[in-house]
Amino acid sequence: MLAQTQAISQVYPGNPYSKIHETAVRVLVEGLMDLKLLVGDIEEIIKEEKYKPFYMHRTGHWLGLDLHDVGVYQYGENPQVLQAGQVLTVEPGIYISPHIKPVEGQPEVPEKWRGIGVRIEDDVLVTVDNHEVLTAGVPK
Ligand SMILES: [Mn+2]
Repeated sequence: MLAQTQAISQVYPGNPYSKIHETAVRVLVEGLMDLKLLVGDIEEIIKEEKYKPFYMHRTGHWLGLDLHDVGVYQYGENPQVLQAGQVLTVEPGIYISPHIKPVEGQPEVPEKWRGIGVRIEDDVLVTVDNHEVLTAGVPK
């Protein structure tokens, strides 16, 4: 939940699109470190994507014309900058497969965590000065 609300807080005009995913990843990694499912230096875990066995997709996509809408996320090295009127999903998750294989140097996942998967999604409009969560009325 915190990863998702923190990621949504990055949705405002002028902010790079990539900040949404980066924010979600950082909160998820902090949580996985608290649970001792990831160990070591947080910056290294993020840079080397050692969280990927738990979180293997991006945090959202454009929305508007179709379910998974077309649109550019990145111009070469430069992320798309958010603009008023854009609509996107914010949907981080954590998945702990029964057969999860941690990356080298990371701990084995205890049995009690295996088989759990959670994803929380909202659809968010970039407004002139911030954002509006279009799905705010949907229970989660
Ligand atoms: Mn989606």
